[in-house]
Amino acid sequence: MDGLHESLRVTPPRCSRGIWSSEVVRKSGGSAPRDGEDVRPKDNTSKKDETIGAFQKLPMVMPAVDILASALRKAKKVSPTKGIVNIAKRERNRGAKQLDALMKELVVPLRGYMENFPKRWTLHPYERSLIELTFGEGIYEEALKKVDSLRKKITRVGKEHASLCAQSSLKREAEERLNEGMKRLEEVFQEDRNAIEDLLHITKALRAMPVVDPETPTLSLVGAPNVGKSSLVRILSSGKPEVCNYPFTTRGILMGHIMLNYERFQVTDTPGLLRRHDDDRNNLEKLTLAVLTHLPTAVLYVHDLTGECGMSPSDQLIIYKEIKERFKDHFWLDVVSKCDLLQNSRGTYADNDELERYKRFGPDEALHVSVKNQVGIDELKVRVQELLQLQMERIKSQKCNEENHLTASV
Ligand SMILES: Nc1nc2c(ncn2[C@@H]2O[C@H](COP(=O)(O)OP(=O)(O)O)[C@@H](O)[C@H]2O)c(=O)[nH]1
Ligand SMILES: [Mg+2]
Repeated sequence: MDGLHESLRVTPPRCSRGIWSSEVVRKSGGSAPRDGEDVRPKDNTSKKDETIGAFQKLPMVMPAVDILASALRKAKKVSPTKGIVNIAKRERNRGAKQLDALMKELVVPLRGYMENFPKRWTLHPYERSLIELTFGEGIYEEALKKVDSLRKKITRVGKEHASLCAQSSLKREAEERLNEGMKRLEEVFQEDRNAIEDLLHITKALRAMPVVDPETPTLSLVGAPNVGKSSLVRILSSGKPEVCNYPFTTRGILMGHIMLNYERFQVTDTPGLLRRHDDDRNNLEKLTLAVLTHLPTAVLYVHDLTGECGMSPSDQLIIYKEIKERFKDHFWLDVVSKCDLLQNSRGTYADNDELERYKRFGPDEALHVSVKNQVGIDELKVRVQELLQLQMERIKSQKCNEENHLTASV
């Protein structure tokens, strides 16, 4: 099995609905386009890549075996042009028409995929990230390229054989050339049918991806693993949160909703971040960074100072400072979790040493909460509501600016 096929054997996600999807965070600049890759036009001013939802609009890909069976069935039904009296002429006319029909029936769906699968540059950056996290870099484009090569090959072989058949001088010769042509087209299609199967796998995985709605204000819980993010999502959600699965992980992500004054907000956990360089991060961590990079989400950063989560406070402080600096434009709230396990964390102890202060109190202004004994939860809910209201106003004003911008440019 080659790399492409291995990359495509993904486990379909268990849940197909949710909120948001994801992307590999890449440094700007990117890599040079590969041979045959679609290159974004230089003067492109389209706003296409500002919207999310392309995965749900992907064309349905028919399994290769069905495309072939249907094409053969339709081609065999094609009859010669009426009025040809000469038997040899009629037979070569029938043969050429059937081969042409078979070629077209095989090629039409493939052309449809080429036209209707979005080019990478038209996708929202978050969706581009999801594609890379799910299949690996360049695999999506590669799969489309292979389908296009198959389309070209079928067209060439089909035309060759139809023309050969049309040149037959005897009835038997025309029949033989028809059979040969049919066989050859079938062979060519079968040889490269993996291209279609790969595209089918890609479509299934992308269609099943949790759906992101960037216009619904969202609160993302961020922090190291086991600090209590999911527990807080459960307590903040109005109903039971939904488990969303991404094809590149078996661990679900919790997605809940908060209803406030008839407005609907989203609250979700994110995969835990570890202390390491971006290049060493796994797909789960990359998903968290993609969310923060590309989605307009407010952040509830969770700190566990109890030692329970398995990561020392000093490591948590290092990651926290990095993430805070990187995503400082997000609305933000810091929470110290599991305070039922902390002693005197609310004390008046002051220390000039940043780490010592962090170990006792967390970041300045952090809210101390416990899911276990409900300490701080009411205040947390109020603060979360304020954050989401701010987030909603920001989304509305950005939308308004975009609309004004569009009106002005018409
Ligand atoms: N004592 C205590 N344990 C908690 C609290 N919140 C979460 N935990 C526990 O911490 C562990 C990790 O919690 P979880 O919400 O799964 O963390 P996540 O990995 O950040 O989502 C679980 O065993 C929880 O029961 C809390 O307020 N107090
Ligand atoms: Mg969790």
